[in-house]
Amino acid sequence: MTQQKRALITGITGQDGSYLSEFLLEQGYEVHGIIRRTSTFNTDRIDHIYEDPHKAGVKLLLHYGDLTDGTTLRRILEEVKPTEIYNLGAQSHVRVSFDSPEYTVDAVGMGTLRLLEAIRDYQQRTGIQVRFYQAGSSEMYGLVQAVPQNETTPFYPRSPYACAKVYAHWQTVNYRESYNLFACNGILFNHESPRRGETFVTRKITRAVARIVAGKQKSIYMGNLDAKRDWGYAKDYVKAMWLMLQKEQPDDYVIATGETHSVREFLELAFGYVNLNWEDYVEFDQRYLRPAEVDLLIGDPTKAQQILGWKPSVTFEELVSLMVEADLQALGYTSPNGNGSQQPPDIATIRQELGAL
Ligand code: NDP
Ligand code: GDR
Repeated sequence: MTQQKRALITGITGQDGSYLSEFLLEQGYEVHGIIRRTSTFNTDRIDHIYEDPHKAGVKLLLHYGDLTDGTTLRRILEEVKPTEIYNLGAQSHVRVSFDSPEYTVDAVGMGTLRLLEAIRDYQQRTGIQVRFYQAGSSEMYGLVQAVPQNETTPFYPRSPYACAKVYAHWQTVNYRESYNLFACNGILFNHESPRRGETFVTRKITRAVARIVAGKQKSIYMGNLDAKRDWGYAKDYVKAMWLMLQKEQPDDYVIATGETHSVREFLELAFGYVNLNWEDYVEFDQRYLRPAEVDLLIGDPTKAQQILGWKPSVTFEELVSLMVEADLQALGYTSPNGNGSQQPPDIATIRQELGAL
């Protein structure tokens, strides 16, 4: 009989955690997730796969915990006995990390160390090998040293968040080399989806487009439109995390599309999708600037393509379209002239109606 594969995910309620859970459940895994206690529900993104834990054979189970609480992490590890751990939990907003640096570094940097220490002890005591994935970020490259960025490009982090991710990256390498942990770093470039948090730039834009179309918002305040990012589709990226843990040897991989686009280009396409000119709606607010900016990210995914057989399946244009469309549909789109239906119309109809205004 084959052993039941059991995954433990920190950050299961986030964008990536939700897609990864779906993917692992499809692969036959039992999935355990760590969630934080909050005063309002924070499980929206996984509600559709959640099952009553009282039922027999449930495959998705949730545990209260926090990356700032090492004792609980250890207890959950002992209880779940996972074969794979995906460390996706983080205060992941770069701008917010300048406002809350201590907390960000505690959760992102020390949180990873707490988890690695718990795994080291567990592995040494039981002799069971646990495979570990660390959610590294292209933000670690920060100030441009070379482009495109690959696994050997030096890091130059430019925010408390990025500094903490660099720390977590090197601790992961160190635990691999010191204690023979099967630990991989994914260096993932920006990846987006309709489940992206509403304050990240892509989702902020696509949500605003839909709300403007629906007459719920008149304009959108933004920061630096010149920043360039390598944007991919989150669903593609979680598969890469899993592929890394299926290889014989642990290693570090860049996951990216190899293309870069500015925030301005994203605006053009997103507003253009509904036949609007972004310049009529976008206003500047310096609150959205960062004390230090990352100007240009473009990743080289050659290693992942060659060793993992991974490649992105969604183009930049498709990504923008699918995000705008999802936000329009979520609003049950009512046409701006007030005679639309509550049923989401197809996008051709939306374009036609807006074009006629
Ligand atoms: P999200 O911000 O959508 O999700 C973050 C998750 O971490 C949420 O489940 C959140 O819980 C949880 N979390 C926050 N603080 C803590 C804490 N102290 N202890 C435990 N859990 C915590 O991020 P993404 O899904 O977009 O990203 C997943 C990971 O990948 C993150 O580590 C991020 O830094 C990294 N990353 C993301 C990239 C991207 O483009 N999306 C690119 C590169 C790296 P709650 O729901 O309760 O807030
Ligand atoms: P980023 O994503 O910082 O790359 O981190 P974000 O979408 O927040 O910003 C991308 C770029 O857009 C510029 N920008 C704005 N950003 C936001 N959020 N809001 C605005 O109004 C705005 N106007 C312009 C930013 O200055 C920036 O240059 C994301 C996170 O998911 C991290 O956790 C992850 O590690 C990296 O991607 C890879």
